[in-house]
Amino acid sequence: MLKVKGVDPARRQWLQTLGRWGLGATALGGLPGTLWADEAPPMVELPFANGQRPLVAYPQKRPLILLTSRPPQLETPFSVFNESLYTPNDAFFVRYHWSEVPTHVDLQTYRLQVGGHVKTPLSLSLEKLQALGTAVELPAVHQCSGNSRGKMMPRVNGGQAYSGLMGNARWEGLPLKTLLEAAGVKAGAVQVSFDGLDHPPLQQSPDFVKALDIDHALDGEVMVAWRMNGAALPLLNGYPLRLVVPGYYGTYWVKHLSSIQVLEKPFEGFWMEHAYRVPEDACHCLSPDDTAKTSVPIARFDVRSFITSLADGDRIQKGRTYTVRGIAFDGGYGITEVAFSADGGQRWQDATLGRDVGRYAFREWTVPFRAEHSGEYRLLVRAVNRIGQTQPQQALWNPGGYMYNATEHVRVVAG
Ligand SMILES: Nc1nc2c(c(=O)[nH]1)N[C@H]1C(S)=C(S)[C@@H](COP(=O)(O)O)O[C@H]1N2
Ligand SMILES: [Mo]
Repeated sequence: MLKVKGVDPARRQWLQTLGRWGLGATALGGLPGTLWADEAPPMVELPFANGQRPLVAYPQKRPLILLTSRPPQLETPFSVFNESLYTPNDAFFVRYHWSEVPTHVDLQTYRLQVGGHVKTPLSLSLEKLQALGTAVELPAVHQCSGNSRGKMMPRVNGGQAYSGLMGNARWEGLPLKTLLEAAGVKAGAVQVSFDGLDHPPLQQSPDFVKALDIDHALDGEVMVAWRMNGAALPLLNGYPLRLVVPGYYGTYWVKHLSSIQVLEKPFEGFWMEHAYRVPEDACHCLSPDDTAKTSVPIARFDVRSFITSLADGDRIQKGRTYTVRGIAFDGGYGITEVAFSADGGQRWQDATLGRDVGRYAFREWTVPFRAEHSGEYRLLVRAVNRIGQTQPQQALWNPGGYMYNATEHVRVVAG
């Protein structure tokens, strides 16, 4: 699956690659990642065409798979998901849309504005915000809608990621409801919009702003979070404050929150009206030849499951019993069943589910597996959630390359 290729390719090729991405030693401004100015970085090869990527360490991050440098977009190496149920902050993926990202946030001057259709507009320092109520903690998966886009066939425009644009963390903050109640939402509010400190390089480009329906914003689960996994948010994951929208795709999890506006009319910004939309029907899919369909804003995660303890190409011993391990999650109904197949999907056996740490979190699973014969085994995993949703055998397709959730497989060789 992920093969670290040492320090190949040659330095010259690496510098050409840097040039192609517009990444010079100074291009990152205040984000002086380890840039290997004098030596080539280790490379990984994601299992699809044009899958070669360097591993680069940004501030507060271990070396991660570099998708783009401006803005920084980093993918978590898949092996991380076998290390622990919670994804370490320094390995957590990073996604931005525009290059002008904050490289430093000063808490002395940082203020969150809460305004629009409210009785009392607020301008809050982080400290003032924290004093508004009792902090809550929620374990939840955060996943980009384009996670696994690189596996879509036919290929689709956008970040060509393997399955590392996801992570599971314990988020700590205040319910958004508490904040909105402090401002006093006026009757007639329909949506709430969220903006962060980053912005596009050109004024005429649409700033990244997202919106939620008022009922969703007031459901008591959506949070403004300042900590993940017991530590302050890493800068690249939204320091000092980000939105956490449990069960919903990452696009709503606005980072570096600077402005929250209560709206009397539905929000019409580019990032709701034109981007992050999926075909309206139940599968949110269409045939690659088809275009005309009404679309809706992307919403909840579909069901996914992964084998984490074995990787493609691993060699195993014939006759020895292994405990195969992995993770599963969905949009918050909760995983009720994980099935494992060791023969490419002909026979399935139930896996044992691990501890339930919350319906939005990764759910661990294990299953015993013994290869009786030498040769290749195609291991599959498929999960089902509380409302009976499961995973298709073939990936469902849509033009955004969103919501990939086909049944995953790993090929191992017994000998
Ligand atoms: N301010 C800001 N917030 C943002 C984005 C962004 O470009 N700017 N991208 C969104 C998208 S599409 C994703 S997947 C997540 C990524 O969060 P992460 O970088 O902490 O992993 O942030 C979301 N919040
Ligand atoms: Mo995303």
